[in-house]
Amino acid sequence: MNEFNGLDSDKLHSLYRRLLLLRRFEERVYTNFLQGEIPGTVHQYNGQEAVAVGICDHLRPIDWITSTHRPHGHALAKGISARRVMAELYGKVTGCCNGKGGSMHVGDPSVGMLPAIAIVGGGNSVVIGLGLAYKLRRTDQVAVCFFGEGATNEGAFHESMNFAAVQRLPVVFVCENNLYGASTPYHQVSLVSDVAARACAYGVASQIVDGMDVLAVHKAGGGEAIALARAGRGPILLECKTYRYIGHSRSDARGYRTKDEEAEWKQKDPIPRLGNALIAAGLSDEATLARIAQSVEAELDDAVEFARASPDAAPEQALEDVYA
Ligand SMILES: Cc1ncc(C[n+]2csc(CCOP(=O)(O)OP(=O)(O)O)c2C)c(N)n1
Repeated sequence: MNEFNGLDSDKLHSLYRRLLLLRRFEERVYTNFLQGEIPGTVHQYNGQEAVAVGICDHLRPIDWITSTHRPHGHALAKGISARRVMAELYGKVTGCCNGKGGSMHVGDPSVGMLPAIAIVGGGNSVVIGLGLAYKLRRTDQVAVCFFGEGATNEGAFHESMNFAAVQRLPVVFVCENNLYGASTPYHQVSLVSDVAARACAYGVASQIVDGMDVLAVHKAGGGEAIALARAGRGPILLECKTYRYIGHSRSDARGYRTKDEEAEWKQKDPIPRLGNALIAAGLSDEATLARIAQSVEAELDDAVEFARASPDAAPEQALEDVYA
């Protein structure tokens, strides 16, 4: 059972289902975006699912997350329904931000997700406010900040790490290192090869995690980082090594990387990796996994139908819910 961190079959199947939901959600979005149904642009999460699923499984609705311009996976993993995320992408009133946020601002305070912040490094500053509030109120809440390795060259990353360290804030910094900030390889913009190493400059503990393995993320994130932060031991940085399978956004033809590199990362795909391990251990079988896949398709059929059938956000509502 060690290979599964002591998790039972129901939990493992639920992690598997969530990985698949995030992946298939993005595949639907891709198709429907190309067909002109979804306005604006989309930055997709395909390949990185194990990070959001592994971390968010440990969070309660009162533990908030901050997210980035690539937030669909975080939103689903944190518990916003596929219907409400899809409707938001479609710009509909039934979306999680009433259709006024769109792809780059999905969120829902009722499940503990601050509407996503598309400014690179933006969430790093804001998460400090959440952490400080939890500390001052003496709660056992934890705030989690998801960000890309590109954000680690922003001042916000450094200021927030330092402040969180000095104040011993209950914040878990989760860097999704997918190697590229848009078309820029990380190694061309930092001589420090691992983001995790940067934490020691601030006296913050850090760990490198296989971000293509949901069980590794689950263990490092929850068993260790989140539990320590909850116990008042201050911030921690997790660097999850991962890969986005598709372009940075919908207009990216990926000329800056090779097909071989992409194929190599796909060998580590988190979904068959968990599915095959469950089958090999006798905890699952092809028919069970196929049933899960079918239920995911049904959930997404419903989400797309719901989004299509919902009314557009009305221009006259643009100034509602605005705070100064
Ligand atoms: C402050 C700021 N600078 C530039 C941009 C434009 N931009 C959007 S995403 C992105 C790359 C971000 O890379 P990374 O942080 O590694 O996240 P990833 O896209 O890999 O998930 C850039 C430069 C921005 N949104 N905000």
